[in-house]
Amino acid sequence: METRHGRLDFSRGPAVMGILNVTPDSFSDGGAYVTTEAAVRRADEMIAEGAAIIDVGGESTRPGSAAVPAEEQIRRTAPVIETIRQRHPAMVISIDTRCAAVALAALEAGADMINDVSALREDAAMAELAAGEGVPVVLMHMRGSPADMQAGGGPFYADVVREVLAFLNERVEFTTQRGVERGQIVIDPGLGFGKRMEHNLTLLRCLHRFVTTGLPVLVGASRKKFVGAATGMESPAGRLGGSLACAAVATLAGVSILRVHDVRATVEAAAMCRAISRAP
Ligand code: HH2
Repeated sequence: METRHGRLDFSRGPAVMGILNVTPDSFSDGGAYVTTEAAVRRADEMIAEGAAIIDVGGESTRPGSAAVPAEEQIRRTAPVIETIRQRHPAMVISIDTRCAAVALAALEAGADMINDVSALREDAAMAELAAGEGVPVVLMHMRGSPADMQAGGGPFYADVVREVLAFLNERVEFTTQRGVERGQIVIDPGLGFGKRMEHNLTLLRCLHRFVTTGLPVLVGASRKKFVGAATGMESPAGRLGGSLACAAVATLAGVSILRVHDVRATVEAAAMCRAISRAP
């Protein structure tokens, strides 16, 4: 996949996307990278550890979170993107936002792709922006909104894989009809977004069904609550082992992008999976 500043090659295993939350309240690293200096230092670190993409976000989408106004998201993310771009001319940078004004400011600051957890549903201007700018977009499945998606423990699905796939197919159709090329679209089952424990696990077990769409698949399991529930780890930072198991399962299923907090360990886990899968 070509981007403005760099090329993503998924043929040699998944690209690792390092999470950079420039937010005071993200569930795992909230408050750690709120200044531009701290955020850029963290980006440098993740790039040195083997990240192929840096995903910059100025709004937490954890369950129960409220939307952050566009101006505040821009204030948080644009200077960080601009500085990362100056320091790393060929790095692929994505902007994690549901808001077209934030995406546009990010692209102007040097970002390459749009990661929209609403799959272009929330801001009518987003599809037009992606098409006009010709940049890759990540379309993620979510049931409900961050504010209410886990209310009552999460929603019900009769067949979670089929329903998530049907949703993503519909969003791909919508996006291509608005002028975005199919080759610029990444799909994501949206682990933790309006799903119960068993739904997240079933989606992970059935990732091959997303891979067979032929579109690159992104998976974001890193340190999420269901990983803590499966491994008995209450603190997000203690969920490395569980997160690496998810990364391994995703790699073996043929996923193209792993969105993670722990870059070095994930790069190593993916390399190990690839070595195993190429064994005679
Ligand atoms: N998960 C989060 C945020 N953005 N984007 C995609 N495409 N896929 C994901 O699974 C995904 C995402 C939530 O994780 P995080 O950014 O670590 O936390 P917060 O939303 O609290 O900032």
